[in-house]
Amino acid sequence: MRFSRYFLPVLKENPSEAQIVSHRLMLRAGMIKQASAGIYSWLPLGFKVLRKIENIVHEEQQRAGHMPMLMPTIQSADLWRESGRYDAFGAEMLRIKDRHDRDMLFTPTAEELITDIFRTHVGSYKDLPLTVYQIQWKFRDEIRPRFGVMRGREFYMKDGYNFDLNKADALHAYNRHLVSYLRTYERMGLKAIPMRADSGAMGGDNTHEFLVLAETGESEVFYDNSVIALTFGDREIDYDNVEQCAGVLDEFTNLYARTDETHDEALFAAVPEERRRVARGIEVGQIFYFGTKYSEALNAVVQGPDGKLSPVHMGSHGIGVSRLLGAIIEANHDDKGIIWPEGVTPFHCGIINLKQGDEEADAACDAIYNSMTALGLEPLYDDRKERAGGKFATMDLIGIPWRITIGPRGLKNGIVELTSRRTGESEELSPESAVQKVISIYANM
Ligand code: 5CA
Repeated sequence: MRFSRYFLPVLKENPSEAQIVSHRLMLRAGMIKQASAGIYSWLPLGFKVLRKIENIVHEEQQRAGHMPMLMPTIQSADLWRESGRYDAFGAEMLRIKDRHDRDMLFTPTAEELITDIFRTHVGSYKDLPLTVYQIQWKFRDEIRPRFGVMRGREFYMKDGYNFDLNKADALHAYNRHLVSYLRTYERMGLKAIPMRADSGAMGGDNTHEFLVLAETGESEVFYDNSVIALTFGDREIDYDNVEQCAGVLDEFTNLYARTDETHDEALFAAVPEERRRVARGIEVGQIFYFGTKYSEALNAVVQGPDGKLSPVHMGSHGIGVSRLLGAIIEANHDDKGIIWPEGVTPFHCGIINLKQGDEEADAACDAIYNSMTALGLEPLYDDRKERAGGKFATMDLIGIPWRITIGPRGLKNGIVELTSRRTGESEELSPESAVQKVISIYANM
């Protein structure tokens, strides 16, 4: 992309309505614009990152064997009356009437609708296990929408639903989700810690939230500091392997890590004092096993191998896709702006022309731009006739992790400069080696 053609309305001033750094930076970097309280338009740069995050979620869900589908945002109230949640959801549910005066609503989650699909089409254990998911807009009329996309009213969420014959199978689905979520967040450059939590409006007593530590997080968390060192890495996982998934769950959840809703002072006191931590975290996902709560209410039954009918066991699993942008920025920024992890960056590399209009510099920039593009990378070439300082500041603000700087002086010696946004370190390289280095950085993404 050439900067001169891109729609990137960066703000010079700090917007006064933003209380936390991620909200401020998303507004300044021209990623989002508030449409009304807790509802945002996604401008091209923000939309690009949203898509990157969404793609990682899709890839990891499908790697775990879960099937993508899509359900409507506007639903009839009838199913929600059947489950009892039409009243239980209270003022958070946005209620709408259609022209026939029928009660409709904007989906805050989709347990009811998916259970209805299931009961219509599945009747036998032979069709199990089954796990489907969607990435779809949700609406919750939060009493205090704030912090930009972090606590929106309209937000983008991955919601997945598993259907299993019995509790043991459903717990395997739970474990499988925990494992796939660990991979998902790591690919985004995030440390998200699974913590025992409360199940709230979803129900059930088996639930973990995934928390990214940040001072601006809305949840208070208590944990054994040894959880920080646990990483999933590039280990091979067979998602059908019950013992393997259960082993990973044990490894990642047997140290003390809880949100304030389930915190237990006595258990916490058993953690060696030097490892006890009290901090704040951003909830970027949650997994639930709630057994037959919805299948009983909606009469979703399956026939077992013994011919008997029983309500199907279920769980649901959510990732806050739009919230993740805020969480990633909270965890990756400095006083100059955002620092995107390579896995989610909107552009792979910035190209800065120090002397736009200089024949040699323009040609060198074009050559780098074209070879990167041909190799499948997306560079952002700042081809504006602007001061170099302004170009650097903008590239730093919008957080592109690598930058190649090209000017007539370096070109005389056959070199350009490759700079890491995160460390600030620069290397002088030939244009070809600079491109090769950037290619190799992204080779495994
Ligand atoms: N049905 C279940 C699992 S799909 C469910 O809705 N779970 S949830 O309520 O925990 O939401 C899933 C994730 O959506 C949360 O972990 C959080 O990351 C995100 N989320 C929830 N509310 C908001 C909101 N108001 N703004 C942005 N993200 C939100």
